[in-house]
Amino acid sequence: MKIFCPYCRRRRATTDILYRCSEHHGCQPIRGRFLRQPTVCPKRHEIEERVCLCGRRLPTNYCESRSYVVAIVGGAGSGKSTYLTVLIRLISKVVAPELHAGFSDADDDTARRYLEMETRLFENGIALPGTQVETPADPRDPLIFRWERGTDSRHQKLGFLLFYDTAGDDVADEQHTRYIGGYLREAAALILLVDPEHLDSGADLADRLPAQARHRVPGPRTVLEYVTRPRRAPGRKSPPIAVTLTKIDALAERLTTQSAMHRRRSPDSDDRESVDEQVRSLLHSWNADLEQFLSLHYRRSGYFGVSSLGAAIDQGKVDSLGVRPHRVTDPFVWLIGEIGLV
Ligand SMILES: Nc1nc2c(ncn2[C@@H]2O[C@H](COP(=O)(O)OP(=O)(O)O)[C@@H](O)[C@H]2O)c(=O)[nH]1
Ligand SMILES: [Mg+2]
Ligand SMILES: [Zn+2]
Ligand SMILES: [Zn+2]
Repeated sequence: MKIFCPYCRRRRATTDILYRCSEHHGCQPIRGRFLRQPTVCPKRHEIEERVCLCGRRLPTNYCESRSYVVAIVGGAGSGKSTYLTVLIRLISKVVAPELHAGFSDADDDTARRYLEMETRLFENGIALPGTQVETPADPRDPLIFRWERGTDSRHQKLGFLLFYDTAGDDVADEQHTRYIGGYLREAAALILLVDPEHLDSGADLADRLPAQARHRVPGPRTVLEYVTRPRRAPGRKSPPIAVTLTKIDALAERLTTQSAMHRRRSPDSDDRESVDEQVRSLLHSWNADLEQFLSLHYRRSGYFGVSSLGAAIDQGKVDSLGVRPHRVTDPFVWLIGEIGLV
């Protein structure tokens, strides 16, 4: 059996995982396959932590469970970090309770980083800072959450959701794509965020810019090509992809009042289909058709429209009415259905 290490982004055989005591004051970690339970370290502390060969401690139960990388991609400024911050809050407050699932952070770093993002946006009403492009010298870990289904322990299903937020620029830069390829190859689900502003009335902006400026505002088609490029592990199915228009609050005037996208979320499939249809035709009207590309490379795709904030940011501040998310969880709910987490 193999696991995907969320930190070094490599697949490791579970027999290569190291075990150590929780005190780890100089005790040597032990290779999993030599371990006979129960065991204590030379200093007589119980051996309970699992450590990847890269040296990072893996979350509790990580090696016994499946992990699902949810990669959030899109051009810089398309709204990825904001979306992720709002989405995680809504998963924990709405989606998980509705599905009787447990959702909680899986490591201290996730807890700390997420709290910082959440406090900034929801409590202090300050827009999130631009995401730094990741480099090998300054790697960025995904946010890792536990997803637990079923209260009866016999039927309990535990999985780990690894949310990976890209900087945006890195997606269209070949060197960076190679680096973040470790996640893209593993992605169980993809959320492609498309900012309607990047599509203004005509062609994909990226196609109209000189080559050297292109990477700055990659259009959805360019982003899609880059994220599709890293070769998937053999035998792995293509991940479901949710093509998601962001900031639809800013689109209000361009949509008819009956637009399904304006309605509150409703769980029926008619609703799903009308939003799908509408987003597809909007993309078509902006010459940003992705359908042909998607049908060639992805078996399952869905179209969505969301607004993370419900209104524009004004001078770096959230609107005085606060964050008012609209349809933010639709893509996620569809994706977890597709990957069998519900
Ligand atoms: N009107 C509106 N603007 C948004 C929304 N979400 C994000 N933005 C704006 O888009 C900017 C970029 O968002 P960010 O999440 O940093 O994008 P990223 O670079 O893709 O991570 C933010 O500063 C906001 O001004 C939204 O739901 N509505
Ligand atoms: Mg960002
Ligand atoms: Zn590792
Ligand atoms: Zn010890």
